[in-house]
Amino acid sequence: MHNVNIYDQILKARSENRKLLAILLDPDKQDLNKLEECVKNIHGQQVDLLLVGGSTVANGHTQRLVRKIKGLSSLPVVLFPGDHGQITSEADGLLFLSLLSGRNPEYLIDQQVKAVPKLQNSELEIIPTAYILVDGGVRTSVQQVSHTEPMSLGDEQKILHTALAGMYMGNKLVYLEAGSGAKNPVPGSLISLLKSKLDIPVIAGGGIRSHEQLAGAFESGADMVVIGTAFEQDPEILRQILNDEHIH
Ligand code: 1GP
Repeated sequence: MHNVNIYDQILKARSENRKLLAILLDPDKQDLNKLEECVKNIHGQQVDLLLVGGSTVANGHTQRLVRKIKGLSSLPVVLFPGDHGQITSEADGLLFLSLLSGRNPEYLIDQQVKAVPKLQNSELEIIPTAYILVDGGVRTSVQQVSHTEPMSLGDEQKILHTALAGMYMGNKLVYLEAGSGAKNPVPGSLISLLKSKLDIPVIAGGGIRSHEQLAGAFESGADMVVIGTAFEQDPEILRQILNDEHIH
């Protein structure tokens, strides 16, 4: 994937039925001294882009990590920020998130407004993204930090309507999130349902730590899958998770 027009590349991959894998690096958890080793693990595998972000990140840590990644990798770096303070123009793109599953104006519009001064003069590719937190079986940091509840898996129609509303509002991606470190990843049936009704690409993430779970998410229709915690705990696990050449 080239650094230019990240969204076009996502659409192109979808039209070719090529599944995308993103690795999420959290600036407050990633040891910069181990980054080179981590990037080596990523380069040996079919990783398409790097997401950078976390629920709470200390000032300046995102920029420091992005700068260091840029020196080690040519993969596109896309911000996935928990708050506007994590935005740095040194990345290539930004998932401009609206937490549509919740009813906290801070994450529906306030953070977006606060982000504007950093976006106005940057060349970041801004990708509006409907962010939908669903129940992953544990209380996750998105829930804690945003003070919102995840959507219940028992109400698939409401999740679908939330995703469709997100699309009608002009979002270009839907990110179905079970939460970082989720016990249960997003169910395949939910991914399939959304996929069958949406015209925009679907990202699934949260709790994916095995080959079966990754393959299941792709088979259900996810255009992109995000892996964070499993890689953070053991970068070498990536090889195991991707152990089937049929995935790509
Ligand atoms: C979190 O969806 C991402 O926002 C990735 O989740 O850390 O559980 O892989 P994990």
